[in-house]
Amino acid sequence: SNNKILVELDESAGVATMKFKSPPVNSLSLDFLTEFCISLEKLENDRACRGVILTSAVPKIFSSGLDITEMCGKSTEHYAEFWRAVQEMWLRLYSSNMVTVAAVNGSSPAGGCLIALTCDYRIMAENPKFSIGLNEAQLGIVAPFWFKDTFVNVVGHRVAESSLQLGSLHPAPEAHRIGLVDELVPEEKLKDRATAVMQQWLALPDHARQLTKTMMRKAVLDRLVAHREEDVQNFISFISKESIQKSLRMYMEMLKKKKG
Ligand code: CO8
Repeated sequence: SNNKILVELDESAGVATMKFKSPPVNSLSLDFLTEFCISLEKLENDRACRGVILTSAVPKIFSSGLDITEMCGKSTEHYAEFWRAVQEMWLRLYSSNMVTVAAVNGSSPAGGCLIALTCDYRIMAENPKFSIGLNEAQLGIVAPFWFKDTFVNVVGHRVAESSLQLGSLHPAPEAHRIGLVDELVPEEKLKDRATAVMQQWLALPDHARQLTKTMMRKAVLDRLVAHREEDVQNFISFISKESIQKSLRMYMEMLKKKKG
């Protein structure tokens, strides 16, 4: 099904918008990740497109992160395929030649936060009910090293260290204070602000900007590329543990109960 991400290209501006539309919470399922990579690759290869804005078409939620059902009670083969898709999404987005701006218009835990962190710039709706962070520790799981590396590159080591250990979900104002997002704007201004920021970034010559981006990100990208298969095997053995499966099941139960 090719409909979880709406792509619109403004040819005159050279800017595309990728809008996540996978209700109820834009969780990153295998299908979502596959479609994400295909959409991004199409834009990457389109000379008319120099920048992409990532945002959500689901009210109040940017993305709820990895689809937990993809990590519960599935086969080893499924875990491997799923994890390769997560890696692929990150590798493509972190190394994109396009300018990438996240317009975070809702909550953005874990994998949702990773998508935002992987962009060049983050603008968040200033609603304190929306929170963002790498909350893996709260689920009894550990953020992979490349999630951590991406986070450290944005907020610095000290903030990342405590935020990761506590599995903090930072309300928008706090996320801004710690540098996890670059700016806050009222939700109704988010789209215009993202367009303005994009224009500012696109005013520079592409080649200089692209080489600079590569220089800043290469070490972190190379690390996953060099250890990709090992990272898949780590994920499989971790996620297959009965204790981890139990934590994930309890977390899903908690989400359902909270609803009442
Ligand atoms: N995966 C699957 N289903 C989900 C997820 C998810 N990530 N998040 C929510 N859902 C489901 C809920 O269970 C619920 O299902 P149902 O309707 O059947 O009860 C439905 O979506 C709607 O959810 P809510 O009722 O909770 O909706 P709210 O609007 O109240 O809240 C939130 C939205 C804030 C997004 C909330 O759902 C939430 O906090 N979700 C959990 C987010 C989360 O913790 N994600 C972490 C995923 S792990 C990850 O991304 C990185 C893992 C790295 C792997 C490391 C291993 C080595």
